[in-house]
Amino acid sequence: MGLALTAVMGQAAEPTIDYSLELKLAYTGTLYSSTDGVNWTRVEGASNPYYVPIEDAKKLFFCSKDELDQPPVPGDDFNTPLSGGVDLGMNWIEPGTFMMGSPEGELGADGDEILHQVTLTSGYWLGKYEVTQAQYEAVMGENPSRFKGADLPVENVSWEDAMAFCEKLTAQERAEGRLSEAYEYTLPTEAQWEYACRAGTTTAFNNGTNIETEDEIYGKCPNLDEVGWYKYNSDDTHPAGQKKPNAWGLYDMHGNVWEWCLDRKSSYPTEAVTDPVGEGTDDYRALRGGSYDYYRCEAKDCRSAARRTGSTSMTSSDLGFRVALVRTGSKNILIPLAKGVNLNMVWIEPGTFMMGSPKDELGGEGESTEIQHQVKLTQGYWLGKYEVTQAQYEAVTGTNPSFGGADLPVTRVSWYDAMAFCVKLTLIERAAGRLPVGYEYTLPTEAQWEYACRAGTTTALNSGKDLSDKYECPEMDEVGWYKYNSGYYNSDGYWMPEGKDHPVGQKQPNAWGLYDMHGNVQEWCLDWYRGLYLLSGEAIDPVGITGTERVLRGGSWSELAFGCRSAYRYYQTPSYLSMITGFRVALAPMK
Ligand SMILES: [Ca+2]
Ligand SMILES: [Ca+2]
Repeated sequence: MGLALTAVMGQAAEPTIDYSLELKLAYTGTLYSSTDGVNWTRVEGASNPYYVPIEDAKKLFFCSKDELDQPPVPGDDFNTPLSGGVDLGMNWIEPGTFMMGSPEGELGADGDEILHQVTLTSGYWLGKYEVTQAQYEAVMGENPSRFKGADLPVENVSWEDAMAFCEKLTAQERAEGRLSEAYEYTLPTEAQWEYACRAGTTTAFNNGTNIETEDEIYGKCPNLDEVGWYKYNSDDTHPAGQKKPNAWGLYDMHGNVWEWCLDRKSSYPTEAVTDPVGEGTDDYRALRGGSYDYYRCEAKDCRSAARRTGSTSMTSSDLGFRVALVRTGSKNILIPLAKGVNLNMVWIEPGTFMMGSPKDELGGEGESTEIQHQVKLTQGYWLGKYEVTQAQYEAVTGTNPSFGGADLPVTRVSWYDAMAFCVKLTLIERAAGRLPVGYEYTLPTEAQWEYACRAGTTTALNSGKDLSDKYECPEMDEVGWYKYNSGYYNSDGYWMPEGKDHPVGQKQPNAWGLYDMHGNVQEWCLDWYRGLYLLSGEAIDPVGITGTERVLRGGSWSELAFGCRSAYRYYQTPSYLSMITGFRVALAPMK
């Protein structure tokens, strides 16, 4: 802050003084201003330092371009500046579907490349180049490579070294304020690697060409020469980015150095899969792309579909890696809503379970509305870790119909309100480029709700316990807020007029990490309620498509223990709203 004093000396005997207060801004990069702290515009022709009249300074926010360089935006390529003037270029890869493996008749193909359809539901970034020695040294402070050169790919790095690099890079970028908690650097999965390598091609090489003759499989291959360093055009590694890039701007996916992948080289399925990760228990990880090496690598090993494997501690002068930037944490996702509020979504694998209650379940309706039957859910989906809170509801819709408390579940929402929330959230997330392809926010079906609630259990409660009493019991107290622990009764023995729901996430979660599936607020489901389940063999992806009431699940803070069981079903007209009713959002395959 600078105080600029301007003395104006008059001709008169008495001197006068005129002054103005100004804010002095000394900055690096480019100066931006904003009226709301969200939308920024460049201050054209700003001097440095820049003086702002104090009245303007009260109304405006200022920042420099450096500060605007916030966490990466899905859809945009970016360069992140490492130390010592070294950049790391990352290319955005759109989510999509491709054929992984080699088509029939591809010359040089191996038996472990069974062609199958893969869908990657989330976009990610992939390094434009193999990690160079300059980049590796900027992050790790050392360079283990055999062939030395700042722009050469780093080699002699094990899978463990590559993972340590990713971990340290993530920590450094977070410390620099360039990476939000929602993303992390890691290695690409084999599927992410091959999808990006192919960039839409279905041929052996990503320039749209193949190995053309039998001789080329183990000999000179002119088509490969255009895009990669391999045994017949090199004796050692070459600086990153000298050969032709693929259609998505990625270099050296073929040859130069082999690239470590995150996952194991497990057998491919024949059916279509979503977001596959090679599984197993061994200490080996997949290697992709082939290398310059004369003794270990032929043209066939540099194909888009070619697969190798190496132990996690193995090093060699032709093994390097390329980094990926992906969403944090397996498949569970953290959605940043407005105003610093996040939404936690838990991935639920597809599977089969027994829906309903056994006939002898205490407090159950196994003879009628809860008849036990097998249900198969063919597709995975995400479900909210918690009931939607008032803070979340307000961040998305701008309103809060409940009695106040940011971390309390939203209540007094009709089925229509809950669906409107889902639709709006879908639009916001799609615009932000964060919506997994083929998925949208919606309410869970009754089957999706009960499957997720049970998390593998077959008991009345998702803790693996049955009720010792229909009305009041310690088993219910462990997992949820219900009539006998919520503070339902006031001192006069009447129920509380403003409700006694509790902040979400205080009781014990189920095995899949979901909270408050029992009690607190009852949760709207997508389905129309039908008194009896449709029972003709195994039900596949069931949903109630006609009726006059919508399903409510899980019971509430005003319910008796039996009304909070996993199998318990309730219903109301869709316009019904009350202080015991809320919802939990699903991110499910579009119908
Ligand atoms: Ca390579
Ligand atoms: Ca609940």
